[in-house]
Amino acid sequence: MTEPHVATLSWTGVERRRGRGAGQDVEKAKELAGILTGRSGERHVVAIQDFPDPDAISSGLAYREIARQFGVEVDIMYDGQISHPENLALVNLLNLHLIQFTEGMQLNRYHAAVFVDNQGTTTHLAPRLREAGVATLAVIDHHDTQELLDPLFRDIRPVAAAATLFAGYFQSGQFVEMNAANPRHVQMATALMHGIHSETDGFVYAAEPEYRAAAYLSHFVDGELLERVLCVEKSHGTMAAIQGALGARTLHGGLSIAGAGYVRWADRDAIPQAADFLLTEEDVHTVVIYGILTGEDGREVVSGSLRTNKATLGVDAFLKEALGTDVQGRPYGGGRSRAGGFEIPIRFLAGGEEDPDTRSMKWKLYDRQIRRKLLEAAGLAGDTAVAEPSPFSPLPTEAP
Ligand SMILES: [Mn+2]
Repeated sequence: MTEPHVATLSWTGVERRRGRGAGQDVEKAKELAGILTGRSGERHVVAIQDFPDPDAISSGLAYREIARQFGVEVDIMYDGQISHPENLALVNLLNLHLIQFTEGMQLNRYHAAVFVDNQGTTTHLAPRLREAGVATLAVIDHHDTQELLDPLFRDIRPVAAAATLFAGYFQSGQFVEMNAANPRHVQMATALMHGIHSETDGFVYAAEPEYRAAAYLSHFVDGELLERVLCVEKSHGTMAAIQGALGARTLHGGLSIAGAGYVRWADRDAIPQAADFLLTEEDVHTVVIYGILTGEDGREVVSGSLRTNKATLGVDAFLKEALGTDVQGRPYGGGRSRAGGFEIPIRFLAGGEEDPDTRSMKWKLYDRQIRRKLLEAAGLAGDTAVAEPSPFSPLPTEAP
């Protein structure tokens, strides 16, 4: 098979494969402890991404536990939805208390904001907190560095999960030791293990820091609970989206592109799940799936996921180059090693679901435009195979 021409993609090194020393954990944990000292009585908000995943949720829990030792109260907040069944199971089974932002909430009650598993670019809370005058205390993340925030404490390292960093803090000896007899610690350790597990596709993409973190966490994890969180069934909506994506996919060398058509807002996580599934096809190394998410309130957005098993593919740079930015200069997409996503608001063209023609034209337009941009950025601009969004259409053949 032919490899796609990837001349315009950036290829980052494989430095994250190499174990980064526990020395950095100690150093960073000391620095964090220094910054939290003397803040007793404060209340911090942990801002996690709009569609929180296990890595973000567990990192939020870990920050709350650390801050507690300094007399700081912490709320974990998101401005979106928890929709992936596995994430809902995590929240429900662990009985976690997360706050969903709603219009009118007083954010200025917080003394400081902390961003975990993101750097403000994937949460609508970043501009809200800025507007409310809440200073950014810390950013703890493992994605490519973004320049949006200016925190007092910054720990951005290219490990596989933010949970890896937090497990490292606990292991560093700078904070209270985890204790298997403490239900809060068991809950947090289980969540962190789940975070690492899900960020590394079940440890397939884990490296030394993740194994070190997991070995430590294993002493405190509730195995039965972890199993229940992991064994969640796929919804009908997810199966339908996978079916749609399968039928609509086109192959361009190792790149598989699929438009899933219209997807209900509640099933939005079907898109990344379908991407994970399509990545299992032989000779495919990169998958991009997108669909139009439709909410009951009439809002519409094109949402997409990229998955790749090419460690060297610069996902963040690729999506930013392919899709560009909105009028405010905010990129439509971004990512980390092996995974990324994008979201394009439909705004004026939203609605019209009562007219099947409008619906179909709108989908075709977005499908064609996104496909064109992706192929262009991948250096495959001549590859114009367009799939019909029908699960029954035959698989289009590869362009020569
Ligand atoms: Mn993460």
